[in-house]
Amino acid sequence: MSRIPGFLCKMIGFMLLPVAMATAQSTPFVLLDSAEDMSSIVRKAASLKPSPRQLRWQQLELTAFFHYGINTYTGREWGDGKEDPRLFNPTDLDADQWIRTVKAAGIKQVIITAKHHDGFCLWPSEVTDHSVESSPWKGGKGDVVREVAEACRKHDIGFGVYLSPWDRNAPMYGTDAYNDFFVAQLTELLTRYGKVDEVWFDGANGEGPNGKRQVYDFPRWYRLIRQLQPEAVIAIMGPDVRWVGTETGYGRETEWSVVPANNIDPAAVAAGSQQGLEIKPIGDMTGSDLGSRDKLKKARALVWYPAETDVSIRPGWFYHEKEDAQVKSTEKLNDIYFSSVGRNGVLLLNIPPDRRGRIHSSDSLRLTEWSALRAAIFDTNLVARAVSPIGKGSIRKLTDASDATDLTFSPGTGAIELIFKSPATYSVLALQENIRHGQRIETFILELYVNGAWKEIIQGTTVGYKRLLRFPMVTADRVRLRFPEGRGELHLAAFGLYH
Ligand code: FUL
Repeated sequence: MSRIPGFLCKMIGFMLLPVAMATAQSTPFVLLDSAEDMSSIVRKAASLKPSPRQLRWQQLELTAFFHYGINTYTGREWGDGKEDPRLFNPTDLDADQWIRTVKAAGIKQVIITAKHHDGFCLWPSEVTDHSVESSPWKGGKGDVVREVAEACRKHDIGFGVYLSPWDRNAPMYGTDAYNDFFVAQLTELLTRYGKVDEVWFDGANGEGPNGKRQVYDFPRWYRLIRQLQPEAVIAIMGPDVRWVGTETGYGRETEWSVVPANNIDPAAVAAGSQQGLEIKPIGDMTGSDLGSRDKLKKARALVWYPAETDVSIRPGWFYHEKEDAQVKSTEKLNDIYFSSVGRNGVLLLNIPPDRRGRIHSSDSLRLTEWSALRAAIFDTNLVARAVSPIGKGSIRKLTDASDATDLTFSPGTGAIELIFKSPATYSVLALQENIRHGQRIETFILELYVNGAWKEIIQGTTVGYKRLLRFPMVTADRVRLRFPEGRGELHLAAFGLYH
């Protein structure tokens, strides 16, 4: 079997997934007519809004992955499923330390690899012996998933599970029985540990041309999740959250949460109810432009399908001692932050626990430095100190901590001007749309008034939930933000200028 990189497998997964229907409405979508004109298409795109579970997820901004399991003890990235469970033997596992560490860095939700491709389960599953139960850890009485879930509850942060569809240990993999096995495992995870906020289905499958082929019963899995954990988002091979398309941590400069979905069948929608549609949208989810007018024009339907940007703090997803000196630098993490959260995505940063079962000090020190750097950058919003013809009350709507209070602007003519009593110096622009009204800004420009004329400092395309941009330091006492293009009335929730 050749090792196909994870990102490639996800792409293949996108192409192979069949159209599926189920009961509860999930992905907010709208059908398009082939004869529809651009203004009508744009109106429809602008009318799409996140579902409550998608909105909650987007507001998290920072989430963490814990890749942990048998690979931690074999030094591999992809186990083959033949590993002896007795290799799993953490000497000092402390899930509370994992959660304290990530929470201190501003992370709001975590996802544990309950089962990776090797099939080894971090909880005592009833349907396989290939689990912690067969390991020496805690005499076979331990349950990593429970310890993580309890620590999340104690520290009030979200809890999610990664359950790999590809299972290299399960003997029935490649037959219908595997779907029952998978449903049993999913049921255990969704019923034993309290609230689950995210379920992550990986598209990776490296079986190769001669390997076992499994048709995953995704519709059945989605129904089960909706029934048992209705508030959980289903990510990647699921209907709520899309993979950004790279594992580098860098999202697109133009990142639309509304994208075409070409597997929504109008006849099926007409026969049932639109509320009853539950599918994973299919279309180009990895190209450089997913949601421009040009892309919308060719679509059969549009969906609200926001991007999650996953990356590891180390070269590998699992802990390897030899990578202790290769933890990403504070500057790199900050650059990733600006290029993921700052590009309308949610960052899913992997921090793999070590062989003791703790977050290694190389990683935790870096997390501390990174959050201190973010705190320093975003300490004082200079916009709050400005005066503006629109008045203090209006400015407050853009500088309060709420993403639900907003000011409206018309594309083309819409602009906001600020005047500082004394010149202000800044190098970071932060913008947010109130996405409860949808995502609408298509272009924005920041300008300074110098020597009697407006001069452009920086411009960009999409904003969405959040847009962060850096530029060389400027000092000025008059600044203007304009919105040349947009999809109907724009709802700006935040405007920040930082030093
Ligand atoms: C990939 C997997 O193959 C990697 O091992 C890792 O879990 C990453 C997040 O997704 O597809």
